[in-house]
Amino acid sequence: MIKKFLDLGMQPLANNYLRKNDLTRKKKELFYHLEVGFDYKTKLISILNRVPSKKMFDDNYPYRSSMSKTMLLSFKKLSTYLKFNYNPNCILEIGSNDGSLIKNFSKKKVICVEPCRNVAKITQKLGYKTFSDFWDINLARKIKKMNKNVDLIYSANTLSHISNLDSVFKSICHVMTDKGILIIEDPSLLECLKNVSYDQFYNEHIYVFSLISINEVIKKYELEVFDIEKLNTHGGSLRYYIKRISNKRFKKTIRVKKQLQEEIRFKLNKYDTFVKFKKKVEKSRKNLKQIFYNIKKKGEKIIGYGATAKASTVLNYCNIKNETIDYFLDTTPEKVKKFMPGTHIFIEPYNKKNLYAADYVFLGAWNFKNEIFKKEKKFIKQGGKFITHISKPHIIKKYLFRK
Ligand code: JHZ
Ligand code: SAH
Repeated sequence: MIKKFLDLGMQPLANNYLRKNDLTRKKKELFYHLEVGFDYKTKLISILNRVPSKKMFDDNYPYRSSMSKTMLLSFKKLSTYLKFNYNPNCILEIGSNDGSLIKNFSKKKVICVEPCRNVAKITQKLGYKTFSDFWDINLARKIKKMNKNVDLIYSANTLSHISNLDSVFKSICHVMTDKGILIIEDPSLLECLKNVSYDQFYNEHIYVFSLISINEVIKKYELEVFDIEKLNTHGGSLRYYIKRISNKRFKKTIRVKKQLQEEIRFKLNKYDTFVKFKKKVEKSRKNLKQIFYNIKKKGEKIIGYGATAKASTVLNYCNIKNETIDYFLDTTPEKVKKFMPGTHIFIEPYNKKNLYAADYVFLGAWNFKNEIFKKEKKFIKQGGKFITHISKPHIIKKYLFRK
């Protein structure tokens, strides 16, 4: 049984950036009701009203992993680790996007799966075998016939985007060799709760996983987590190392036990925890609106930094629109000169002039704040101020300039 605990209102598709003529067109922007629930059986947290995959991941998909140095570095580090520790024969990446991970591997060793044709073209052009399809059993069968002995399957920020987890894991088990390993990486529910980052819930993020729920889901397929890594990426993610129960080559590490203990201590397996979270979310909305109101009352200018799916979720939930935020800055060519979904805030290309025109900058890409602060050291020194809602709405006073 799934029980609702959070209502984030009517929301547009978070990655549906609009062109000027979309704003005046009769065909209305698509909105869905964003509600989040807790499954008593599996302890999975999921959104309740799901948008069909084809509507979200089409041939105009704008997200590019390579827009952040943090992600490129994280993928590079992982590839070095994987080469050294597992020396894979054939790697299959599900949700390969623009190839930010696989470009660290030899073309002969890689199979990419990326349904959005505009994005899949990027890795195809680089010479990597890329299937522009959604991950399912038909594709798994096709790949199996290639006789490539897929001994490493990697999927970051993608499995949480697929509603039918039964199909996901059955298809994985179909192609993965007996001694193969599966590595998945997604935002951590524990960090999401600690950060009150309710913006991890939106149409694409059907699930926000915990180790508890992953364990529950995969045991049916005779799979188990044998190692886990905590990552700082995307506001705190978990990287799960998974193998078949029958594969005795890898021992379960102490990290798995520790993570489980921490999640249980935090009561991620209890509905009431999420009711408390909901109250924090409502308070967060009230306080963020107040901050914006106070700044606007003084006649100062606010812009956004990083036109993220998360920012779209926050601003639509808080009803903060283009009267409050003049524009967003973003480096992604596919997003600039378009409008944020729902709030219709314009997205300007990132440049110093557009940045320095602001008194306050709302951190849409709060998950990359260290990278952004380092880049904008001068702006901060000259008095530029950032606003964030993580973990509580506030104007940032202390900046960390990490190397
Ligand atoms: P970022 C998307 O979420 C959607 P979003 C998706 N559902 C998901 O799970 C994650 O990605 C992986 C810009 N930027 O990664 C680039 C700058 O302009 O937080 C991006 O548009 N300057 C698949 O959208 C955005 O911010 C910079 O210096 O919430 C970051 O988007 C940096 C660092 C980023 O994902
Ligand atoms: N792995 C990258 C990209 C994450 S974006 C990273 O971590 O940065 C999520 C990607 O998953 C998108 O490129 C999207 O097109 C893809 N995707 C969404 N649904 C999918 C499905 N059912 N099967 C395979 N890929 C999917």
